[in-house]
Amino acid sequence: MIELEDSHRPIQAYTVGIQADSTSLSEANEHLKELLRLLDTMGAADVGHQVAKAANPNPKLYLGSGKSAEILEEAKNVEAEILVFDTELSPTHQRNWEKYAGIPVLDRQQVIIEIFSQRAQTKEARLQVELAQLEYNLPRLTRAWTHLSRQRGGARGNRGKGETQLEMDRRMTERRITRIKEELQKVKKQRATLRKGRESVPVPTAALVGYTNAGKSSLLRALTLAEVFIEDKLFATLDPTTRRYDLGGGNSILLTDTVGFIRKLPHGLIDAFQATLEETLRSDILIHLVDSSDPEVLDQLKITQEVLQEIGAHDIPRVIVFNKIDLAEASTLEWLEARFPEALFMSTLTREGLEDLGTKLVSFLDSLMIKVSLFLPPSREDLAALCHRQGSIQEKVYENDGIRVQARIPARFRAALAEFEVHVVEPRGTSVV
Ligand SMILES: Nc1nc2c(ncn2[C@@H]2O[C@H](COP(=O)(O)OP(=O)(O)OP(=O)(O)O)[C@@H](O)[C@H]2O)c(=O)[nH]1
Ligand SMILES: [Mg+2]
Repeated sequence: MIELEDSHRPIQAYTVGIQADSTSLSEANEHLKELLRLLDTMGAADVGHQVAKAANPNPKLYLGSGKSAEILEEAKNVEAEILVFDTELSPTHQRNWEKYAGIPVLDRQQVIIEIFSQRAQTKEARLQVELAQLEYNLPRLTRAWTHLSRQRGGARGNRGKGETQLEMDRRMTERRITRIKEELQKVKKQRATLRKGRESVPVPTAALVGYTNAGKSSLLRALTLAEVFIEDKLFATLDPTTRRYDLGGGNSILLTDTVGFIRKLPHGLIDAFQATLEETLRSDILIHLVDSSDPEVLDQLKITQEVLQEIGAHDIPRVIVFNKIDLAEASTLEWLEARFPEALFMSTLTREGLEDLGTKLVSFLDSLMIKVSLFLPPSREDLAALCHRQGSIQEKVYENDGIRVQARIPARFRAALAEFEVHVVEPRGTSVV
């Protein structure tokens, strides 16, 4: 934890962007800009930054000695209290830098984990973040600072600790990791039970996914008037929120707003995402929102797709929606339209293009409909009403011992109606009884 509460001003950070061999200077600058926004979210002030080239990471300080000395001098000049690198530092690089600079040294991963730990609210999210934090710390127990604080030397670190102490720390960390994993298993079971209860009344669901700050929460609010937290900060949303969206004509869908993704997500957090998004990942459709006005639009699209792949959501049907068209360049939009002919374009701010999403969702839900022929016992008139509400009834005949119904219903209802099904007329057209 970065102990910022006791201070009256934000902790002062000097930040180093990294231009690797495969990155252009403008990309490195964009990534640095993003990291500075993350630092702002974390509660740190930017007192200086620069981009450094790193063709081959130097074994000692990641950067060459000349560049490292220059960074240290600048950081000292501006009285930086922490140094932040826009890359994944190995435990050795981090330790060496902390010794060299005499102040805590963070990498992008740690910054992201910090933000999550400050913002996690549910018990499960807190456990997940603690797990990610411990796993990050485990190979770094010999760091000068595991806890950051404004008073130098006052930090509860491991400087000068002997081998035995380190061994004890390691064992304690490992034990806590095991405990948390057990607790998470329990929470997961409880949730599965809750879900079962809910799924007995099936309603189609859509999840809003995308890079952080794409406008997911804004879209949820625009569509459902939900009172969700919207902020021009990264990771404004951490816990999923679900609202019903009325599509008209008796159709509705549950929309879930989710946590945003970002480049170089710490691995421990990807697991955390998976757990938190588990229910979301059972959605019928994903609405992948992309900020069309961001210079890194394609990169953000790709990163989201990669994370979705990693958490096992790649085979869920997906609609790509380019948001913030009010801010984007006309030429960018033209280019995106040509490249993604299936995508939708909108602005949650001006509401332009918003209704296209509704239309798309209606036609998607339509594609999930099947025609069934049911024979319901007289006492289950409620099921006929359900078919009417969620689909359409073509024919309803009262017979002596029951109600014969021909209806179009969402495919997901089949399980609930299976025992009354005579046969599915479409799309399979085969008798199932
Ligand atoms: N100009 C413009 N701004 C928008 C639009 N949609 C969202 N924004 C702004 O973009 C910022 C981020 O919006 P959010 O809805 O919080 O984004 P998010 O995807 O939920 O972000 P995280 O929860 O951080 O992942 C806010 O300042 C919004 O007001 C849009 O269509 N046009
Ligand atoms: Mg949000």
